[in-house]
Amino acid sequence: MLAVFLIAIAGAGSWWLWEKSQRKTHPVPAGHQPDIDLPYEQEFELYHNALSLCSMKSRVCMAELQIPYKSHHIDLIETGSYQNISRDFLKVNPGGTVPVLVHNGHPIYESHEQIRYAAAHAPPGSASLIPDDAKLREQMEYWIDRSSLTHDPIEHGDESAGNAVPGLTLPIFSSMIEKIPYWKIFEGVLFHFDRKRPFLFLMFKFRKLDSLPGLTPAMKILGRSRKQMRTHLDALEQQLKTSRGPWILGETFSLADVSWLVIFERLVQVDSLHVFVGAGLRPECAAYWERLTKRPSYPQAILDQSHPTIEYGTRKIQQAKQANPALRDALEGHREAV
Ligand SMILES: N[C@@H](CCC(=O)N[C@@H](CS)C(=O)NCC(=O)O)C(=O)O
Repeated sequence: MLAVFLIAIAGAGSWWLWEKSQRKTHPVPAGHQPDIDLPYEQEFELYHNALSLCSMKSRVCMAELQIPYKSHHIDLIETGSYQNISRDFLKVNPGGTVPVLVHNGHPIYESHEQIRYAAAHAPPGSASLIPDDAKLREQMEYWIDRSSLTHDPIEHGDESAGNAVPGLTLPIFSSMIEKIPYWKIFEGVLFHFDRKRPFLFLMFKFRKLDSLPGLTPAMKILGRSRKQMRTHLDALEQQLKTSRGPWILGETFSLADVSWLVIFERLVQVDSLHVFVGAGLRPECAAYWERLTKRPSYPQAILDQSHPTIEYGTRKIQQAKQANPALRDALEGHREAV
């Protein structure tokens, strides 16, 4: 009996080591990689995920430029499984993250690089999302950076709204993960390049949304991210006043607006838009968001590509806050300065 047990343990251990060796990850350089050749069928292909902020940004950009592309939806654990650390996907991006834009078989890593690349390689007749004027271009770069999600976001929320987003996303992580079986999260415990993440999801799965206020570290991150987001939105509010709109650079719709659209969309998904731009707060931002949702790229790249688990997650947060005012106060930071 003991021998059988030991053989089973040795077998499982060998399998884990073998599988781990097949799923090695490493950081990838940002931008276009002409030396990497991937199989492709269409000029442009996009590996993306419905929930991922950066994927939404690349999709909005492709929609604005009206560039057709072959879509590969890659699951993250929040939408169903760890497809992003599967052997197949690691061949596309050994970094294990989405989105990846592929042009004629060559990947472009990092969404802020993808939108710049797509805008520069759009077919003739596409809208120009990069202004000719050098000063405006400089401003556009600033607002792209101010909205980008970079490495280690939780520690760098002061730098950009994109980095403040993951902290604000905790409630929807917590509600979406209800739909995901334990064994699927366990794949991440075994193979994910950042073990903290699957352990966080396991904790959310045990604790559920209602008990989030009792998780002091999560609440601290949420509070800090809210504060950081307010600062970024105050800056945007000022910019929209200075530029006189309707867009960040004024008359010219640009990559800066593409990048900010998805920040607002994430606030909608986590049922927090009203916390930042409701009841007369930041009226320029509120009107700006309304204008963004009227562009054809919004339904095309966001609404039509939503995922049932995201919709469940948003609904769950709304219902839980309605049923439990103390939870609402805690998740929305009602006692904070706005
Ligand atoms: N800075 C990168 C961020 C890429 C990234 O972190 N993507 C997330 C989704 S937004 C991801 O794929 N995470 C994988 C995981 O959490 O397992 C970009 O802008 O493309």
